[in-house]
Amino acid sequence: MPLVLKPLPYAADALEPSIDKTTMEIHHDRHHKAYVDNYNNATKGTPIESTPIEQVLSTPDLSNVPEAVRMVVRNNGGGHFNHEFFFESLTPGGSKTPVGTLATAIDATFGSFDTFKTQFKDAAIKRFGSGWAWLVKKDGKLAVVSLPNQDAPIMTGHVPIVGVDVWEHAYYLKYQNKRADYVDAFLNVVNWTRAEALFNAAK
Ligand code: MN3
Repeated sequence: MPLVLKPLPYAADALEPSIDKTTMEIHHDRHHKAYVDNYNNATKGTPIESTPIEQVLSTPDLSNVPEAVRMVVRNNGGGHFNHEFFFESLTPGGSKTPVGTLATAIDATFGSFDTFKTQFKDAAIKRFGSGWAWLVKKDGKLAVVSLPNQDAPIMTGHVPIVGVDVWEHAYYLKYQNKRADYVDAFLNVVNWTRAEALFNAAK
């Protein structure tokens, strides 16, 4: 299915000071748009033109994608999926800590929210080069994983709950090389209500 760039679900400056307006504008209006455009150009006229993106990405080894465009689809389809997830998972308001059943599951899995944050930050900081750190659910259990480039959790059967983009374009204008400070700021604006809903909806 041709991808559509959804508008940000809040004003570009709504996450200040955690994530600055210019970074949000460039990230959404240019980077995310490029993934959408590249994917649509690559899949036009191919057998997957009408296939929903989730189905394309969750097919093992992307074997449903013509080989000639497989890498473009992996990078830009994953890029679209991850970025739409990312922008939707942030909020200027809301709880600063996990809520409901997700809060209980985080405590049960990691020991405490603080221990989870340490593991999540560690995964984000140690991701060499570009990629993402994720809180995912797989086989009913929570886990922290890190994935390279724009690989999406659904490519390996993981349901994404929270994901932080650690490509330099996500933070460099404000945080320069201080990726850890950016991840702290990111955790300040996570929409934990949405995260809990995703956790409850996942098998
Ligand atoms: Mn990005």
